[in-house]
This record gives sequence, C-alpha cells and structure tokens, in this order.
Amino acid sequence: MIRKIITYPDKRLWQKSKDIINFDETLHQLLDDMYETMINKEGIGLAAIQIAVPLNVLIINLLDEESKTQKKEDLIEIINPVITKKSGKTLFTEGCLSVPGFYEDIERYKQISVAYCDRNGNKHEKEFEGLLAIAVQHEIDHLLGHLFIEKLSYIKRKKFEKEYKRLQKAR
Ligand code: QAP
Ligand code: CO
Repeated sequence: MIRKIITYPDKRLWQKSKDIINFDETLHQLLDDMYETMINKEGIGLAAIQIAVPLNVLIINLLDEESKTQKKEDLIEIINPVITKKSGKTLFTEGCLSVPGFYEDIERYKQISVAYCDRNGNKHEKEFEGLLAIAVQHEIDHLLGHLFIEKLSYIKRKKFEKEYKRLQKAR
C-alpha cells in the first residue's frame, strides 16, 4: 500500500524514532509499504517517520550503474541502526522526499560503519562508502528527528525558507 509522505514543516519530522522490538509481519508490511511509497515518489531512500511511523526503520535503493534503474535486489533494509565508525568528509547535493523541490550541498562522513538488524532480526555490521554512505547518514538523521536543511548555513537556510514558502503557495 502506498502511504502518504509527510513534508516539512510537519512537526512529526522532528520526533525521535523508537527501536523495533518484534520482527514480525507488521514490520514486514511496514517495509513493503515504505518500498512501494518510495518507488511511487521516485525516491532512493526513505525513513519510516516520513510516512508518520516513528520507528527505527529505513530503506535505500540506489540506481544500478549499468541500467540507471532501481533494481529491487539492491534494496537495503536497515532496522535499529547505530553508527559505530565514521571517517573522512565528502560533499553531495542532497534532496529529500519530505522537502520536495529543494536540493543543496551537504557535508557528510565519507565512510561509516553501521550495526543494524535486517527484517528477520539478524544482526549485521557493515561499512558503507560513496553515495550509500551519504544515503545511510541522511536516513539515520531522520530517525534522530533531523532534516538535512538543518545543516545549511544561516544565510542558505533563510533563502530556503523563503523559496520553500513560495513553492508551497504555488502548489
Ligand atoms: C535521501 O532522497 C538521499 O525533492 C533520499 O521533488 C539524499 O530519495 C540519499 C526526491 C541524498 C542520497 C543522497 C526529492 C524526489 C527524492 C525531491 C530522495 C523530489 C522528488 C529524494
Ligand atoms: Co530525507
């Protein structure tokens, strides 16, 4: 089922999400709905709070380099993530389904290691780099109640607020 994505300035986006305790059918349904919703909106990453569910669940599905399309076999499901290592810095122009139509350069760690569970509750610890590392950090920020626009300089944030309000009125 496709669910509604909540957008800035919805206050629920500032909520801190809670850990998953039961790796049951309800979680599997949530993950499947998140996937359907993300694909429908042409996103490459989604956190559960973006569909108003405050649980530590995120998904990422980057484009395949060869075909430039999203392949479901590349889908990554991350539950109860904890960043255990971080190194380097990198810049990338980010966007967010909850802040539609706005893109800006954001600094992130270049490489991270993350301890997390899969949909069956099995534990993993993996190193991410490149766009995946950026996407994982962006989505973990959602779980902590943060949006990428908080990382903007004062001037750029002001410009964003003005532009975004103008965009909202035009919708
Ligand atoms: C998070 O972002 C991300 O404004 C996922 O109109 C960000 O899927 C991962 C989107 C940066 C890696 C690098 C945004 C779609 C999708 C929009 C997204 C829009 C339509 C954003
Ligand atoms: Co986002």
